[in-house]
Amino acid sequence: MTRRDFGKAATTVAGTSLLPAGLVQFARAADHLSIRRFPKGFVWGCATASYQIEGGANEDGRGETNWDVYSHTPGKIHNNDNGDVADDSYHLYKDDVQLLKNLGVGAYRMSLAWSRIFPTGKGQVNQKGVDYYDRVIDELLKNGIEPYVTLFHWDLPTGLAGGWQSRDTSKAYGDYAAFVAKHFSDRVQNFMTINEFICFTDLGYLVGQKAPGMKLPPSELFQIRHHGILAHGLGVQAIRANGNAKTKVGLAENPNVFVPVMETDEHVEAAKKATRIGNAPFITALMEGKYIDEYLQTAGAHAPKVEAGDFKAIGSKLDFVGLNVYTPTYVRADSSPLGFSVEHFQTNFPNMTSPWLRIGPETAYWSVRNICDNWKMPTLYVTENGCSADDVLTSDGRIEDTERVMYLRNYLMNFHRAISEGYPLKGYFLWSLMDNFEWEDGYNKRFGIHYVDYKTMKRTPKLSAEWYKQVIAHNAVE
Ligand code: GBH
Repeated sequence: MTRRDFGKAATTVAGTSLLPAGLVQFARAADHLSIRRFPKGFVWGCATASYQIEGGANEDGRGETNWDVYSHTPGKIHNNDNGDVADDSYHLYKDDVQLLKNLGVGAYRMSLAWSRIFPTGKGQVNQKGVDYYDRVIDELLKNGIEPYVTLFHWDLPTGLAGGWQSRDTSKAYGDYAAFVAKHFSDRVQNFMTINEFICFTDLGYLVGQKAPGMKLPPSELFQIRHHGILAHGLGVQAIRANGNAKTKVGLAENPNVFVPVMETDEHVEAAKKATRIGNAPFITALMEGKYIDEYLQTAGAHAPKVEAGDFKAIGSKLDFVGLNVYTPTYVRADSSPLGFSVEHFQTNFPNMTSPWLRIGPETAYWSVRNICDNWKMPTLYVTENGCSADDVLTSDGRIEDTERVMYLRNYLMNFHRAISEGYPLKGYFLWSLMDNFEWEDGYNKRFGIHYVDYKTMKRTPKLSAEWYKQVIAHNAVE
C-alpha cells in the first residue's frame, strides 16, 4: 500500500476511522506532503503575449509598434530576429486552442495588441483587429477555455508620440481600456491591465535593452514609471466603468521577489520590508495609493509630477493581483538604516538557459507570501512561471526537457506550500504555451512546453507538456 492509498483508506472508509486519531492525522499529513493536491477549482492555464506569438504584423490594418521598430533596428535582437511572423498564431490560432484543449487547461492568458484595435493608439477603431480577437475568444469559449486578457504586454503603438515619456499615453491607454471592456466583457471576465512595469519603463528607457531602446538619464525615469502606473490606474477605472457586474480586474506584475536567506524571524521580516521598499515605484504604489517616503527620498528633485486624482486611480482596489514569478533575490537582516541587505550571487549560482533565470524554487512561495504579508490580498494568480531550456528534437521527434520539468515541479511545490498555509492563490498560468519571440533574445531562447519548428510552424508537445497535462488531470504535483 502506498502512502497515498494508506491516507485514503485511513480517512475515507464509510466515514469511520480505521485508525487511532493520532495515526489518522499522520496519514493525512503524509497524504498532503506526498501528493500536493491543489484546491478544488484551482485554475490551470498557459500564458502567451501578442507580439511574441501572433505574427501577421502587417495584416488587417495592424498599426506599427515600438517593438516593430526596435526589432527591425539591426543589432538590437539576437540574430536580428523580429516578430513579423513569430508563431503565426494570427492564422494558426485554432490549432493553438487545440493545444490548450489537449492539455486540459481551463484558462488561457493572452494579450491584445493595442495597435490592432487602435492602429495609432487612439481615434478610430480598426474593426478587423477587433474581429480577430472576437474569433480567438469565441474559439476558446467554444472549447471550454476561459480567456484571461492582458491589455498591454509591451507592444506600444508608435502613433502615440513620446511613448511612455508622455502623459497622453496613459490617457490613451484609459480610452483603449474602456473600449476593450465595453466590447469584450460579455465573454471575458478577467482583465489584466498591464504586464510588468519595469520591463517597458526601466528596461526600455534607462537600460535600453527593450523597446524603445533608449538610455535616458535616471532622473527622467521617475516620470516614465509614473505614466506606467497611471495608465494602469486609468485602465482599472475604465474597465470598471465599462465592464459588467462579473468583470474582474487586476494586473500581471513581476515584483522583485525577496527570499530570506534563512527562515528565521529576523530574515523573514527583512524580506517583507525589502518587498515594500524594493518595489516602491510599482506594486507598493498601487497597493498603498502613494509613493512611500523612502522612494521620494531617492527621487529627490526628480520626483514625478503627480496630478490631482492620479493616486485615486493608481490605488484603485483590484479584484486580483497576478504575479509573474521567475527568479530570487536573497535578502538578510542587518544593522543598516533600512535593516536589510541583498546578497550577491556567486558566479556558479545555477540558472536555466537564460542567464538571468537563476533557479530558486522557494521564490514561488515567497512571491506569494511577501505580497500577502505586506498588503491584504483577496485573490492572487500566478500569471507567469516557466523557464527556458536548450530543447533539441530527438531523431524520433521528441523533446526530453527534463530540466524544464524539474524547474516547474519544484516551483509548483513551493506555490503549493503557500496555498497549504492559507494564502489565497487561485490559479497558475505556465509561461509559455509554446516557444515564441523572446524579446531581445529573439527565437534563441525557448520557453514553451510545445516546441515550435519555425520553418514549418509545426508545434510538438515536449515532455513538459505531457507532465503538465498530468498535473492538471490530477490537480496535483506528483
Ligand atoms: C516575462 O518577463 C515576460 O512577461 C514574458 O513576455 C517573457 O517572455 C518571459 O518573462 C520570459 O522572459 O538581462 O539581467 O537585465 C520576465 C521578467 C525581466 C526577465 C527582465 C528578464 C532581464 C534581466 N524579465 N529580465 S537582465
